[in-house]
Amino acid sequence: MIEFPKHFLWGSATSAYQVEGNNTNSDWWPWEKQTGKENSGAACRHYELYGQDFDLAKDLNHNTHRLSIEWARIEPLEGEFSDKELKHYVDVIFALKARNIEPMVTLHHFTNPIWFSQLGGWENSRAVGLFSRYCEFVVSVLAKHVHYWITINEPTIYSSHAYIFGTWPPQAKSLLKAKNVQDNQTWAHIKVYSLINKIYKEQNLPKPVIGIAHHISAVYSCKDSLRNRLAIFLRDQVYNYWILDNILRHKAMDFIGLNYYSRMLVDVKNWSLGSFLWGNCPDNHQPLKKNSLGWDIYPQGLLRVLLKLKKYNLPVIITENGICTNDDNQRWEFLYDHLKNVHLAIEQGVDVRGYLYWSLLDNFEWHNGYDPRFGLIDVNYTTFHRTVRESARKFAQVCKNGVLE
Ligand code: IFM
Repeated sequence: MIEFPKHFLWGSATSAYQVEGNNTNSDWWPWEKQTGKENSGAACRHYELYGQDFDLAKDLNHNTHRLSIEWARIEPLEGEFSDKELKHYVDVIFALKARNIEPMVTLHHFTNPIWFSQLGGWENSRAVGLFSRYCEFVVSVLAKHVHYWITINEPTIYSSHAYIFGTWPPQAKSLLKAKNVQDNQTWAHIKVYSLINKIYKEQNLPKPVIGIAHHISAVYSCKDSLRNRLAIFLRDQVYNYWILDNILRHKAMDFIGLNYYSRMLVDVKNWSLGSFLWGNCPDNHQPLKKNSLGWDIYPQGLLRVLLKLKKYNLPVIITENGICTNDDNQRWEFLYDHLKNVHLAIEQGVDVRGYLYWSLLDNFEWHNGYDPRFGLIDVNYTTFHRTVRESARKFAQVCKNGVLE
């Protein structure tokens, strides 16, 4: 029997664009149409059905739920803020609180308003100011109801997919642009961190808890060599630790939000930058089980990452960890093995305060559309009927007692 600390945060996460539906003012909306990708359309209709989704989360004993606010709903045109849409999110947060579920609110989860993208998005030096202005509008109203904030979700994934690999809008392929975007998001976080604290002080509220949700892969090599060792070092720096070091130099983080899914397996065959920074070993000589997108399932990597985070001396919340699969037994196996590794990390002195599974619902998995099924809850995209999966019920037992049998 494995026992987790008392007051552990247990629950799941979603993001607005992936579940709400009809986010017509967001940059992904026209991009999906232009590129002929699967359209997000009505998504899970969570914008209307959030009450029933939170009833299910409550039944599943979740005490915390991570959600995001869609900037393009709040500020559909530059400088024009919607009280009506902000009120919608107030209602959403009240709906969680009414069910005794602690909200954890993300202010940016990959998507931008169309007008912001037309100004150059995160490449523009005005991005930091524009993002802060939106955050000020939102936080001033939500401060009374929210204790946990995440400014930006996965800045390194955003900059690499949108500005290096060219898989997300604006489909750039430039290391320089990616660096600029990541720097701007880092500054935006630092600025919004102070802004949120200032708002709480002005409103005489207890200090909030603020972080980013940072994607970290465990980096391994398939064989030991000088080039591979160098590649592991570089990837760890570039993707995993620079951004944390930078933010922490400014003392602008109260917890590390960790999004962990898989490992990178390095095997550098030449001296090109690409093979050092991305590219995985193509051979199948360390075959592992994979999720339906082909990512290696590697629970022990989570322990390794958590142990590496110990040096920052900050609480860690697993803000995402999950699997897309059509085999629900595999989902429970994934959950079980990852939770075991979280517990091992706690035993070894890592201050882990919570675990949020990605995701509550099946949802729109960006350029991969609706095929990947990450949800604890199955969504029928024709009828929008929800079906709770068996794995969700097993996880519910853990959420109830903090015990993994
Ligand atoms: O769906 C995404 C989420 O938006 C950010 N983290 C990873 C998830 C799975 O790819």
